[in-house]
Amino acid sequence: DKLRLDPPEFTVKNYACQRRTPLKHNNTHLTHALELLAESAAFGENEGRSVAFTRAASVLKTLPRSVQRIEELRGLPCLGEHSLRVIKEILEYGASQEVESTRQSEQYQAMKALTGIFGVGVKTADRWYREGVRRPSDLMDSEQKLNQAQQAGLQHYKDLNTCVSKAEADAIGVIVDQAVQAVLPGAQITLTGGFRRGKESGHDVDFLITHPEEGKEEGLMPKVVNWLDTQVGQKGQNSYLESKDGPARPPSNMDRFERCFSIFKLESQSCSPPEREKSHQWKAVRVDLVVSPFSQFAFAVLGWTGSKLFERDLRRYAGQVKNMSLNSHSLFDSHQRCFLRATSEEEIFSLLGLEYIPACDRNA
Ligand code: DGT
Ligand code: MG
Repeated sequence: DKLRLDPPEFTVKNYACQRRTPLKHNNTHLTHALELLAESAAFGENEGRSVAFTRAASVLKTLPRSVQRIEELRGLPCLGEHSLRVIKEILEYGASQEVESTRQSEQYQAMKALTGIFGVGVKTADRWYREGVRRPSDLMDSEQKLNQAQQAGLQHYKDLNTCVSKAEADAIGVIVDQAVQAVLPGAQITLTGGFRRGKESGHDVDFLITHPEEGKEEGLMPKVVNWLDTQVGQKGQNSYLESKDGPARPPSNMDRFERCFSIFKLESQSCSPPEREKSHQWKAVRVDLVVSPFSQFAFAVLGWTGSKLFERDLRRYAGQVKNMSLNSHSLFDSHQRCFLRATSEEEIFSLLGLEYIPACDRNA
């Protein structure tokens, strides 16, 4: 029939790393709905389903205008039957029943609140949920055993669930740079994660640290952490760190960098009003520090800039299309059986045969 012969409305490449995904796009009403279903699937530990909804949302983020009719989506990749059904319902009725009932459900709300505690993953939250825990406050006077990270997470629940602004990220950057310069002059810090992609707020602040002389970065993390831990701040606070989980921890198999997850004590930018308690003169902010050798720096910047889906698709593309293996340290060519060197992100894209996508367009 005629409809099928019409050219597709949009063309979108298959892998997120092959397309530009800006921060601001035209289909937020649809992507928020699909991302809620992705989140809910992740709460149910159904990763395949979660990634499928995330991919569908990501495709809509790349479209140059807002979708009006379901037919316009013909021929687009990553839009499964379930996602299309949800999109169609929203286009026709303004909302999806499945999305709204999920949003209202006790399980979704409890899992969202409990996984919002720093140090609490889906498995722990789910176990607590089945034992009757619904809110973080339920944990205060319960028998549940909390590890150190979770205790800090619970204690600073409100702060850690308040967005970090770019200005706050920059203020923390100044102090981290001070720490790094104090223990290793000439070392360089780079803001990665969402802020590097142009986000104006985020859930944490991510920094990558390196030194142009290979080897100088060895053993740097404990020194930086120690400086932050013992420094006396301007307002007399005796540490910049409330909690840390880093150097002592064995590196994960996903990456072998020295890494520190911390809760940073950010001194209030303005004078605190008198009704504020002394203890609230600082805001708890999640800060991730990563140290990389200079020779791996380009791979580390690329790997820590995100978004998570962009990273996932970069690795998938490298493996499936190029028979290469990419991580935050290196690129291995399985056909030639050798590592490929690179000193910039541009070079890595080029080695992968990909058009360069700047960080601001990696918001997949
Ligand atoms: P946010 O913080 O919610 O505004 O968003 P992002 O994109 O900054 O996300 P975040 O902070 O969780 O992670 C930053 C990027 O770092 C993320 O896009 C992918 C990467 N990443 C996260 N965890 C790991 C890890 O364990 N290993 C490696 N290599 N990369 C990771
Ligand atoms: Mg981040």
